[in-house]
Amino acid sequence: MFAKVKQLIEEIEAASPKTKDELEQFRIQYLGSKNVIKPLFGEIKNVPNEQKKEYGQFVNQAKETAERKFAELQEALEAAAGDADADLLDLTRPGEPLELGSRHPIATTLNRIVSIFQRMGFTVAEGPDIEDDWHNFTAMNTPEDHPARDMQDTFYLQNSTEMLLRTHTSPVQARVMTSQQPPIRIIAPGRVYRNETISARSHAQFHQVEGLYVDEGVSFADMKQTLMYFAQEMFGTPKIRLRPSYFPFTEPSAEMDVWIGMDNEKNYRLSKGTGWLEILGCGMVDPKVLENCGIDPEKYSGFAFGMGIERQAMRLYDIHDIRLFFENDVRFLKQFSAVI
Ligand code: 2NL
Repeated sequence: MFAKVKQLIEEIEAASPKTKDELEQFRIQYLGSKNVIKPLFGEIKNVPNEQKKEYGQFVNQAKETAERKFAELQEALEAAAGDADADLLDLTRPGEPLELGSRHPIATTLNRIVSIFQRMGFTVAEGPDIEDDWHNFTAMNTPEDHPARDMQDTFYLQNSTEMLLRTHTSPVQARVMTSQQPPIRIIAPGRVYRNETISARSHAQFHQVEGLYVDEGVSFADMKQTLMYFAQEMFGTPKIRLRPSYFPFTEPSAEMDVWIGMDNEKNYRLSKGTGWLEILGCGMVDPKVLENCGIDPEKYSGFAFGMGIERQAMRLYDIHDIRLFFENDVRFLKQFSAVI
């Protein structure tokens, strides 16, 4: 009995069907409903009791061999057929036309802003979207009980009071300051998150560019000159004004407006009849922030600024609903072409 099974296994291993038909013959013979292995299972009644188990396993082995062999042969045959099909390919056929994409209006606006500061010697710094409380708030001199830390305003990771989605790109700058000494002249663009109700005017995710310049003797006048150059390049006018403001991380702090005038209806509306358009927040880096990040405030000073991208892109492209930026509807995106 055992010899018969052994012979069958050898036979299966040696089989070499060359065509689909021969393979089908193989399948019928060894795996079909009337295959030659089946009767061998029946023979178990003629095997002495103490050998029944071993015999059963041996016949099973024959069956498994047939299954494996069939899979191998089938694969080999299909691969060979694929090679044959290659002859049927017409390589002179024209390709499928590729649709040309367009740059996202947020990217275009961001690139414009970044490039202006790069020309002034700022380099781009990046960091993680998921931050810890220290880099996002504590280093930035935000008090423990500041409302921005509230669950209502900040997305914390599940079951965490420590890890959060960054609410501004300041933590990127905190990371640079803690890892290198001045001179530091960086620009930090990126996505930020706030726990806001989504509407046409506000979204839970948006983009920001922040800048930081720290060195010996950096003054408020340096900041004004830098931002004035930015206004000139971005809006075509150096006419700016700074209004006193407050941020936990700068002192003194200001908000910067640019003069867009009101000699056409659009600018009149945009500036709410004042001719001035609010662009960014800025200020001298609070000495406490420098100290938190391991920079000696007695020796160094700096300025920083931050601005939202969406609002500027909306103005630039006359887009009235912030949600359009995040839907990625090609009918929307296709309307913007850009080379930068
Ligand atoms: C705004 C105002 C601002 C900063 C961001 C900053 C960063 C460091 C130190 C100090 Cl590392 N300040 N960033 C400063 C002033 C204003 O953003 O309205 N952003 C949308």
